[in-house]
Amino acid sequence: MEQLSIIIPTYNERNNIIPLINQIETVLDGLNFEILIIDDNSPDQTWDLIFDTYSKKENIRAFKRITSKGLVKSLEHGVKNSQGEILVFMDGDFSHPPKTIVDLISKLDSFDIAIASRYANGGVDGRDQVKFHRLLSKLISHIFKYSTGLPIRDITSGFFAIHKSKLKPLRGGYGEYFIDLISNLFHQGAKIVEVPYTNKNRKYGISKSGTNSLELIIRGIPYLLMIFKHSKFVRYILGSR
Ligand SMILES: Nc1nc2c(ncn2[C@@H]2O[C@H](COP(=O)(O)OP(=O)(O)OP(=O)(O)O)[C@@H](O)[C@H]2O)c(=O)[nH]1
Ligand SMILES: [Mg+2]
Repeated sequence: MEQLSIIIPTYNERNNIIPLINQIETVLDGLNFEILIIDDNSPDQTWDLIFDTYSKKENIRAFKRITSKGLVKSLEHGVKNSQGEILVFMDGDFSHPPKTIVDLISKLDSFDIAIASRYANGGVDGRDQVKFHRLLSKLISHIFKYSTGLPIRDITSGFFAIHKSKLKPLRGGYGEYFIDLISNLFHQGAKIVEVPYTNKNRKYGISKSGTNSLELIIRGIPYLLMIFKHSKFVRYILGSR
């Protein structure tokens, strides 16, 4: 099997990250993989914990970023430093169960990208502590589907596997990059599959997407703008239908 690079952006995930890495190591036992933790100089020093704990393991690396912080810049940093032909993107808070990585990569023999999906048949959004967040995620995915006409049910997942050769530059500041990526890949004929999974509440720490309704609504605005950019209407106006 080709080498896997698991890219995990972190900001204040000190209490989650070691148990998460342990579980990833267990489910990927026997495979050729590396784990890249991309940390934006977290005040809780998540990066330092990785440096200390895994100093002797070459396949588990932490990157401490000081300048031009942000989720998408961190993901790009992970891609640039990755050695694998297959990339897996996931959160560092335990909301993405490591066992789903195996389901995702098993699809890459026949597909270019496999998205872990809460809204595919058999998938569940099990985050019962953040009901409004859950509602917004679903709403954005519905708006995406009806505005773009693309048959993707979970566009805010943030958990996916892709052949590195198929990846495009990531554009956006936060999770809206995925709307841009999937829309571009779809129109270029990439083979995309959704794999059902159950999303969990984050184990420790607080959400960076927002901790109250107002923050979450503000966070959602770039998602809506990105959907509009890729909508059937704009594509029609621009003649790219
Ligand atoms: N490096 C880096 N990581 C980030 C940044 N913002 C968020 N993250 C990480 O990106 C992942 C997703 O952020 P979360 O806070 O879990 O957002 P969410 O999944 O919408 O919210 P939860 O309901 O709390 O799970 C987590 O691993 C965060 O630590 C950032 O600016 N830089
Ligand atoms: Mg999360």
